[in-house]
Amino acid sequence: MVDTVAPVIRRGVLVALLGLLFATPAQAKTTTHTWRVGPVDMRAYATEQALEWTRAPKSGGYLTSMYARIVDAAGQPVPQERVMLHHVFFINHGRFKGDRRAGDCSSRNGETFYGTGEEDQAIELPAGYGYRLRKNDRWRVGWMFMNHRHVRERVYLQYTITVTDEPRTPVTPYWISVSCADGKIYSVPGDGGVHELSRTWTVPRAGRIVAGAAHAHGGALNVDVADERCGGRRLLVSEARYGMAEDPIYNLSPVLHEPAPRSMSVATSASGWAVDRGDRLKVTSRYANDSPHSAVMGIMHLYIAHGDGRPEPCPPLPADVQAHRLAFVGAPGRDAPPLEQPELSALGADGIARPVADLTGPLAVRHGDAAVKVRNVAFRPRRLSVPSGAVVRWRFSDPLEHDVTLASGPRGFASAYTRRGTYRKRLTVPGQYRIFCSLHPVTMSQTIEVRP
Ligand SMILES: [Cu+2]
Repeated sequence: MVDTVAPVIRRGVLVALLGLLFATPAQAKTTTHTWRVGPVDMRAYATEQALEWTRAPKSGGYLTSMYARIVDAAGQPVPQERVMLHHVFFINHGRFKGDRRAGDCSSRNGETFYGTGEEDQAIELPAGYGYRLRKNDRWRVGWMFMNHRHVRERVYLQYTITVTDEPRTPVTPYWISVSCADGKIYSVPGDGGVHELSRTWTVPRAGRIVAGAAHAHGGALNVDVADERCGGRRLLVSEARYGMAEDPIYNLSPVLHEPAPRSMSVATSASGWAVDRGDRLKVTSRYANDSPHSAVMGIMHLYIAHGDGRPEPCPPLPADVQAHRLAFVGAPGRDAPPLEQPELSALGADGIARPVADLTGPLAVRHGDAAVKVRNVAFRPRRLSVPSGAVVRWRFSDPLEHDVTLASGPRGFASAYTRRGTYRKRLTVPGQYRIFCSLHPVTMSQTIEVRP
């Protein structure tokens, strides 16, 4: 389905160009590359994802900026209300075994160095800094796209990088997730106020943070980094911004996915936030908690320049901090997330999905715990009634990955994507729980009535 774009002819041209380059006297050079992954053929309402090898610069040097978006065959950006870039991340597999290691929740090999999603971020490191590339670095890209409509789409992931061979102060990227659960997801229950989830991360080497930006989902307010050594003062923050009511992303029917922020700010400082090895930084993800937000994320991407750490225990905060955003529909937008809960829907004979108030089929009434089968792209039973306090167990056995995600209801929850195993949830708050599989939103839905 998906091919990595690296045609032999282009590679030949590149080799020829490099030959010319080496034939001329050495001089500092900055190059911009724009490459594509795809095409990806998106069926109606489909979610597609992959983790695949992709093109990386053949030369060494320093990466100074990067941006990825979805485009069509003509290179035109595809708006989110058609096909949404749910997330993308690039992993560098270094030349030397074990020299690049994701230091966050897991210790898998490979260093994630750029990522974004609906929040549409470009990274441009402050002047003088760069992400070091080696000649034989190999990159993988992980992406997830969602088609919001009943029409097929053919799209590409396009990424643009700037690489320089000028000397730069090297930076190491770190991805810090507030949740180390499977898939790095967690759920905001929807029981009022502001929901916070934090994780403390130990800085692996001394230097200065020169850029930070967060990945977050619908309902997010901000993700920040606080300094535990200095009374928990805030170092930097990535703030969510949403579009206005007329934004097409809030006028889709059915709503298959809670829209994420249109923008999460990127904080940069050329002088940087000094940190020592062993420092404890607290990353906190904040969500509006008036309504549930299921399967959210809070991941801070920090770029730390190598060098001396703190000149004193609590140095003054840098004076040259900037918050960057790309232009977005309805900018400057609003801080408060709009209430946009996913809707259960059904596919009509015309292939168009429409929201449904109630599901059809018999109601399975249980007087205690209940079991649900997740197979053949369906939940069985589809309609379930349990007493408050009952544990519901969803047993997965299908060749396709699925999940259990609360679309709307009294309390948010969600499972990770899986093909096998069991997900269990105790339902203690009475009311109607409207549930779907976020990977198959128009075909897999369920309602559970929790009796008082
Ligand atoms: Cu599914």
